[in-house]
Amino acid sequence: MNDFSNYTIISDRVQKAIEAKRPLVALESSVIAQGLPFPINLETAVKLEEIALETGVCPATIGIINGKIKIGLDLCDMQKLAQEEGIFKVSKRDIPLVIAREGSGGTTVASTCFIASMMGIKIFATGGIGGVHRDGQNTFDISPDLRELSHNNVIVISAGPKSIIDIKLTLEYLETIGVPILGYKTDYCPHFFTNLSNYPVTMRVDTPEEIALMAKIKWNMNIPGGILVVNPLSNEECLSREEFNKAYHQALQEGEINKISGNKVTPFLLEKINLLTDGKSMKANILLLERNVKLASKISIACK
Ligand code: PSU
Ligand code: MN
Repeated sequence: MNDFSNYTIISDRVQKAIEAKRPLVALESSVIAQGLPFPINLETAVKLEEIALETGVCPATIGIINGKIKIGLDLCDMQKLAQEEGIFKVSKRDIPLVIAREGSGGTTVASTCFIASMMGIKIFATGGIGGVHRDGQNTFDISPDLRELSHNNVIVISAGPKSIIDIKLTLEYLETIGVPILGYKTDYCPHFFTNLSNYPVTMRVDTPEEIALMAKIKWNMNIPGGILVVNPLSNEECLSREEFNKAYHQALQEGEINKISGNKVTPFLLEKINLLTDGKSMKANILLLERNVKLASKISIACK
């Protein structure tokens, strides 16, 4: 027996949207709990939901609150994840552990993909995905985000792998596990706030309708798994590669000195890079999140 529903609370708004078959967009909460500092994290979480609503789509921010998976966090829940101590970073393997502890946590791309797909929510917007870290062929530091992308029937809208991730290795890995990368109005894969790489996407798409059609065909044919949509910022909105590299190498060194490992690596590097770029990386991060929610909302409408 599948007891998934025993561990979930669905907000009224999300419940009604599911029943009425209205378009929905899932949102993650690791960006609230680990990704951005207070109070910008809370303001951003609220803003992202507003963007979906303005576009005519029901937002469903997902997280774990006091031992329950919540689909559709309210302001109180968001405040908790944004501010309190002891908030977990919850990947898929952590879900039962945090529930058993009656803990609270922000869900990553991996766990949000899984939960959204269990709920039948097919569209999920995030900032950037995790992936194969640089030197990942030796360290085995490969985000579970990739595996969950290949296992769940969701369209994930992102600005590509996070800038700290090795984009070449990540794209190879995604090819191996069968995840198509659709470039929204781009032939090349963006690299989060450092923008376009030299690596081509699987296919360029120019409309939300085309993305919806590809997903429909894939799932109609019983080809399981997700689709990664990558949505770039413009060059002017991004951090230059030089500026990023300088900050990244310093952040890496500090990480090594402080022996940062496991799921602490991504939040540590992103926070350091933000400090070292005078907040520029965070500004771009917020902008790309907003753009991705807008595009995800259009895709969700096109899927109806
Ligand atoms: N933002 C951060 N830190 C994070 C994450 C977001 O500043 O850790 C989340 C991402 O949403 C992504 C995951 O899903 O963590 C990547 O981390 P890992 O490599 O540990 O899977
Ligand atoms: Mn990792």
